[in-house]
Amino acid sequence: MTRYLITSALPYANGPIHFGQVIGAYLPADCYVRALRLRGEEACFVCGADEHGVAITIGAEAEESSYEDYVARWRDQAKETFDRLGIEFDVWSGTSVSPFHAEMSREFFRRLDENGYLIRRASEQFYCPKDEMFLADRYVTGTCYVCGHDQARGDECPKCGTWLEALRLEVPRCKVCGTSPERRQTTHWYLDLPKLRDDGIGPWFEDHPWKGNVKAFVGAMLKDLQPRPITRDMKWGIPVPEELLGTLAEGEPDKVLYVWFDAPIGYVSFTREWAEARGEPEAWKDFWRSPDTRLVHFIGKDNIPFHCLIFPSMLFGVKQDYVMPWAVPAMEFYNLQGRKFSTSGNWTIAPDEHFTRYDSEATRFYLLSSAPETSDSEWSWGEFQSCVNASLADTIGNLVTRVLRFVAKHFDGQLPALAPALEDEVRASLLEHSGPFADPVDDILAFRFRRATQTLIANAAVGNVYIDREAPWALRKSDPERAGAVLFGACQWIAWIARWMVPFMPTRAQEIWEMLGGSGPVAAATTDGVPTAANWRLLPAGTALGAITSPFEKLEDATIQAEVAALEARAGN
Ligand code: B3M
Ligand code: ZN
Repeated sequence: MTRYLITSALPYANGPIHFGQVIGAYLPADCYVRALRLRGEEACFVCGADEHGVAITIGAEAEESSYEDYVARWRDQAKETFDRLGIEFDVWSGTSVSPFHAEMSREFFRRLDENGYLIRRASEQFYCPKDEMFLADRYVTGTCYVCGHDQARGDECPKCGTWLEALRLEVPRCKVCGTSPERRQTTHWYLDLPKLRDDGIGPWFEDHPWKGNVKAFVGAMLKDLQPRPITRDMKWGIPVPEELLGTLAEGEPDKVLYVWFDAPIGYVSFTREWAEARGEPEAWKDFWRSPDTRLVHFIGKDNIPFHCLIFPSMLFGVKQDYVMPWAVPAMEFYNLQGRKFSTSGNWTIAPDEHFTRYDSEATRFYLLSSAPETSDSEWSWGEFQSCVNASLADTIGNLVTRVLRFVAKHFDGQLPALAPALEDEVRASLLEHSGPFADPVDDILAFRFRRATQTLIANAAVGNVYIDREAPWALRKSDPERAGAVLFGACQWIAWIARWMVPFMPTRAQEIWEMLGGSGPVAAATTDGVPTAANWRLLPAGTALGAITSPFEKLEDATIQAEVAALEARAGN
């Protein structure tokens, strides 16, 4: 039986999660998992914080926190943001605290070494004599030799995006003290990507049906494949296996695994943690080492090389029958009002503050409707407003409140009966004459989240067409039986809308279901994706409605204008 293993990129535990990340890797994954479950598929959804590496140590040192406290704080804060958004992982952990993580990472390293895929090499690296340490990655800054940007880091230029060789930086400086570093010899292990390619994974890369933007990336990287260093001279991280260190020269400093080596193994070790917590310690292997698994990595585009090339090479190289990724629906970049999200530049939306003023379910829906699937896109406050007002409040909300309030008032708060003589007519009016409808889950499972939101709203519009044409309000006195039959039909349609809403707005979907008097989870109301003659009735006549509230509040122009003005002011524009 097919099983789905869904991962979201592990966020660095060094700052708040912004909406660009949310729509890049987390919300689409949550929506996808919920859609899979509506189809009755088995899925495990894995995430946790990425807690090693220089991005963490520099952040912690800057505020004089211990590494442990620093990552714990950001790990918890990220989780809070995900909770507020209704993003529900099956396991949420962290790479510095997960019980199996360090040992499994070392095991990967050992096996790659035994299988001949690691190269040990001594080379020169920058060393700061004042701080007495090697300057890994971002500990050295300087001028980019590709574009001339003077704040390039040892691993990457933030301006032109090139992966840099630290030793070639112009005017290098130690990030901590500003000193000009010297060069010293040190030993590191490299992942032999060219050998992995030649040993059989090359054709897999070339033939895999990657998404368009991913294919281009992978193709370009395959042309110029080099061994990649996977260890660092640092204290914070997972120590290189003891027995491999033994042969190093005296005086070599602490060696840890490179953060990008251990982080994706977190997907595996966290799945094991999940299995252990369920009391089935071996169940993680059913996912990771079974040919029936479909492994889906949700990531932003800057993580493509690691998920489409390096981590698959590691999975292949340990030779333990690990699955390879089945799909990597990488998102493009998501901006805010025409500019990149920037926490330090105050060009951002602070999630915790946002949710004190705005509905998290509506926020989910808007984010999915504007997802950067095939090209960069953005959060626009004006579009957020029109999405909430027109799509959610006017189309879904209006249908729900006008129908349910009318039933509450004039039909004793109970789902009216459908007279047998009117059955065929009501069904045909709803299913055949009010407009086409489709199952948004089809779009979601094709990773077309924007289109899925449109499908949902189009389905809700069908309900409005139906009720406008049948106008039960006008029939109530003259033909109460017919009015009741029409409302019976409208309530069934609302039940379907609630059911269709589940992957997008799970909490609101359940609330609407309960307003209708539905019991149990709305996701269990039916296993079908669209109503047919056989299954269009999800609730029986006589069902007592619950308390009715407006599902969506409209946003005023003044509110939105104030939001944009505040953003500009914070950023100092
Ligand atoms: N922490 C980079 C990022 O947050 C990195 C992802 C790791 S996924 C294994 O974008
Ligand atoms: Zn550059």
